[in-house]
Amino acid sequence: METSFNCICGQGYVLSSSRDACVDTDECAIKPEICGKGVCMNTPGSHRCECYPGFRLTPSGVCEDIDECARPEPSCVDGRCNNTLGSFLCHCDEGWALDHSGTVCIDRREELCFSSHQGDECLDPRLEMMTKKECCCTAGAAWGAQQCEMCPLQHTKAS
Ligand SMILES: [Ca+2]
Repeated sequence: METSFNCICGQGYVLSSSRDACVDTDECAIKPEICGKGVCMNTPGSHRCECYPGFRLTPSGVCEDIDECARPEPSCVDGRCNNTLGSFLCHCDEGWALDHSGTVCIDRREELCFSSHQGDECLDPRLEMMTKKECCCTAGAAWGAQQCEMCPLQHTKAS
């Protein structure tokens, strides 16, 4: 009497060559690009993607670039944020310098420091040129060249 049976394999499994067993499909070997920008790990019946730094897993299971510039908390303080594949760049305006973390632009512009102001008008310029921070953290009340900028009030954070 002939004994025969058919295996019906579930998702992630294929029929073995002897046709009597279901064996795991190695998705990573079949489709090496399956994860996109990540490392593929074969698992029984499925696979897992571990994304490279700067990439995240989408609901469809592919690694895609994180747009650091679209985050609610700024990735580039006082500068222009440019998203790149796997990272981002922070560009500072002329006279500003990027800090060591690469995420904050620091004002290095040296302008006149004023001891007082009346409304928007800067008065009593001091002799030395200095940065806004140096000016406002010492005796300055306002700072600037073409435009007079008021120093932040005491006990607030100077930018
Ligand atoms: Ca990015």
